[in-house]
Amino acid sequence: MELPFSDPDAPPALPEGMFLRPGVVDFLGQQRLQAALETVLRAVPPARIRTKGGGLTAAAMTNCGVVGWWGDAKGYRYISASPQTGLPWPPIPDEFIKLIQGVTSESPWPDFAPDACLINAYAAGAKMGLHQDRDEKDFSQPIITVSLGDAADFLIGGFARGDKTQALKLRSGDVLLMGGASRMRFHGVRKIYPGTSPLDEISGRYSLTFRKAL
Ligand SMILES: O=C(O)CCC(=O)C(=O)O
Repeated sequence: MELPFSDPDAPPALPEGMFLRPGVVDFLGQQRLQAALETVLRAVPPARIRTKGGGLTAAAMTNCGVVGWWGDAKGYRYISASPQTGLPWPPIPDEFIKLIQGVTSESPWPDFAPDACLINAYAAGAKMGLHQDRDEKDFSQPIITVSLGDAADFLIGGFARGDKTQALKLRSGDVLLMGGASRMRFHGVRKIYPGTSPLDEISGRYSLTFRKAL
């Protein structure tokens, strides 16, 4: 199903399987998400994660859900407890679930039920290199990303790392759905626009990326 593009800065067409819901979360909704996010961040503060190359991710990461995505000397995978606390990840807050249900009800994935939410925290200057999300069991399920805080340039690539990319500006309150024919596209974050967050409580950017991992 094609969703309307109400943002004039958005590209006229996204590839099949990608849908942008610009500004679907209004200011009050963003404040509610931020408050719920804060409870997760207090329980499991974000940390930079070890990459395959032996470095650290530029964005700091944490999770909520039944499982959370992690990387260490054993590689990338979903795990059921936070390595920092030794405790299960906090549950996905109801406020997050309500948003995802609202967004997916008019999408090709009305039954999407995330069991993982990877939270990426970007300070000014942080990026995320082009990658595919491939640690989930069922690639028929989408990845859904909610943006909060500073705007960012999200890169949409092809199916090989070197393919041409298209930049899409994501702003606080936007939701991006990536599934179907686009589920395995390379993607990343090229740039954060410091000082553009509409929320006083957030400097930098958070992305909440919802997955069905198991
Ligand atoms: O921050 C974003 O918008 C993208 C996050 C991402 O690509 C990921 O978590 O795999």
